[in-house]
Amino acid sequence: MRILLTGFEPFGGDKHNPAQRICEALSESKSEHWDLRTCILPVSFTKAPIALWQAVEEVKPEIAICLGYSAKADCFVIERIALNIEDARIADNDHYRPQDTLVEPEGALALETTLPIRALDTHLRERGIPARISYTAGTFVCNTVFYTLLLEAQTKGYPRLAGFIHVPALPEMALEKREQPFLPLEYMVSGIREILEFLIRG
Ligand code: PCA
Repeated sequence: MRILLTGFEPFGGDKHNPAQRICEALSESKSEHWDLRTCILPVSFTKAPIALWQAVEEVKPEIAICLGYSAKADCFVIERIALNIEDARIADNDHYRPQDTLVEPEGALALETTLPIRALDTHLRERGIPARISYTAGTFVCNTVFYTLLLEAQTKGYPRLAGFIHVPALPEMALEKREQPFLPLEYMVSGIREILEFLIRG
């Protein structure tokens, strides 16, 4: 099964992005169940949707999962809703800070993931992996990418399963900021692998 997994470059002054590191780790891992392609997106409101669109066109995946880092994530945060709003608290990596703009001028206000999120949440918890469902992916670049992915899926018919997961900081990021939730990279890599295997099994 063809799977596209995306991550992001570091942003906001951080030296790492766990989403990038998870993608890099999984791109080297082999599985007889999947043909996994990974792509690291720029943290740019203008460039990230184009890079995502190109990756979807190239891979034509059946499943696409975008990963992003959130300082507020304390476990695997499974996003349900993408909003047609861009409203940035900080500038993106192109020094662009949109406020009250739309991702897609003609688009619906919100789009919903096509992942079986309730079953996924239950499955992860049963396996002892903390996860939760979230009702907003924010209004920064992650949300723009999530909205773009769902719009693509709706328009083209692929990927059949499209979703977004926010992950916590890495331990090395938490060393610099106290009281920051974090998870070790190996734990996040095996958690994402578990998520992909669950989705493949249908
Ligand atoms: N997190 C940001 C953008 C890139 C990333 O990893 C977000 O939550 O919007």
